[in-house]
Amino acid sequence: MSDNSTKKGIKPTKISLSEGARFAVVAARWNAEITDALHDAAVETLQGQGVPDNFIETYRVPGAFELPAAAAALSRQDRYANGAGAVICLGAVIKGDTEHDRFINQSVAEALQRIAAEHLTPVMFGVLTCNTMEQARERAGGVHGNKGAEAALAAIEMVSVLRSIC
Ligand code: DLZ
Repeated sequence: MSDNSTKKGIKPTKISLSEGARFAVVAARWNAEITDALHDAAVETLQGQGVPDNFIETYRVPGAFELPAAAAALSRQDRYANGAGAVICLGAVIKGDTEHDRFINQSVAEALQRIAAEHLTPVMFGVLTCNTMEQARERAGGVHGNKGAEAALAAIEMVSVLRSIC
């Protein structure tokens, strides 16, 4: 696990892995340099927290806009719902000359939140919403940590939370 993931926000020492928890990591292919780094950090973080390899599934989607469809399909599965596991969605939306980033970011964030509540499956918003590639690099293993690792830790924590409630 990258040390950067612990610089701020989520502290892994407070998290204990729920037995048998399963995790799906869904990564967009757009801006693959960034999303590959998010994906690898997420998987390494899960492994570092004791999740066996056969309890980690990886999926790729074309872009961040497609994350909700995959998240919806996965989150309704028994192996992820009701505290059984979590879905970690990863992407990198970089601002361009148009407003595309705003539409993608907002719709994806809202959709993922809705899907999580609908199926009682934690769905992580591991999408970088940056103005430049440099900002994204800083958050994909650079000076600002790795959002993939943060999302993985949040996923583990949310499985425990749901198990304590459901
Ligand atoms: C079209 C598009 C653009 C312009 N930029 C990004 C981006 O920065 N990050 C990303 O993940 N995806 C981008 N996409 C692709 C859309 O997410 C989507 O895959 C396509 O519009 C097809 O539905």
